[in-house]
Amino acid sequence: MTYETILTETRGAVTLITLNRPKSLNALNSQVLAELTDAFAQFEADASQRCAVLTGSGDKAFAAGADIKEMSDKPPADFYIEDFFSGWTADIVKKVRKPWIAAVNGFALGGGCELAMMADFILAADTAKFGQPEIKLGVAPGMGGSQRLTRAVGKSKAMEMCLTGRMMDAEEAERSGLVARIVPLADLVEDAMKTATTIAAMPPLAAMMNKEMVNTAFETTLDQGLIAERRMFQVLTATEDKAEGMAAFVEKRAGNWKGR
Ligand code: CO8
Repeated sequence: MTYETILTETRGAVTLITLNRPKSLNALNSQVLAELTDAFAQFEADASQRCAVLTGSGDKAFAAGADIKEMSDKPPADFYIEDFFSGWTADIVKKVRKPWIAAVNGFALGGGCELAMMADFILAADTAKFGQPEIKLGVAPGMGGSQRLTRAVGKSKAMEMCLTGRMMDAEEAERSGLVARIVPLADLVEDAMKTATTIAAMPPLAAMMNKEMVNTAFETTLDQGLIAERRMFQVLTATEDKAEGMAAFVEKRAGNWKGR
């Protein structure tokens, strides 16, 4: 597939994907979804790639939301018939089992904030701004904002943001647990790539299962989550990388991972 709305490159074991509609502040339309779906599928299928970074082009926006111009003329029944927006969670979250990071370089509003929250974690530029302003358009979040933001920052703050449409700056986002870390804008992508390279150098099965374990915490009760965690831990003890990792520790050398 030839991409027109995103850019992709690989650096070692890390894939960098850049939303590339800067004139529209990287607004997310159907073409972006189709291309991102394809790029993430390639990343997932390529055994040489172990972690990905998603960012936005330009200094202004990660993504300023779903494309309002695309949605404004769409016949209402089509939203339901197409199950509009379902592809984001189905193709970008559920099918991607390898870790990926959102590097938020400016506005992450509406669908942009929701896309960032689909990542395994968010690194934010000091200029980043997060928000769910859909109410001002007469609608509401449609790609997970009301659910993932509430789980990330709690009911009170999520409710205030959804009801007023106000933006949260990077410091408040870090304080509230929405982002893992704040990085100066000029260093953001390099820092995210370095972090991704660290993850990519970890035993790959352990990386995937760590991701699955943490995500399980959002889907289940504590008891069921603890059982799932134990089972995944027990499965990992049967891997070649577990034997290698423990031998490497005892022999005071770096591990040589097989991903088996
Ligand atoms: N969609 C399409 N185009 C956009 C979007 C967007 N979400 N955001 C910005 N743009 C475009 C502008 O139209 C403008 O284009 P043009 O130059 O052709 O006029 C260009 O990007 C630059 O934007 P501005 O001139 O507005 O830049 P400012 O610096 O003045 O403002 C803001 C920046 C504050 C980010 C402003 O652009 C803004 O408020 N954008 C919209 C933010 C928003 O409301 N996002 C939520 C969208 S809705 C959504 O994501 C989910 C909807 C779920 C419900 C679906 C059911 C129907």
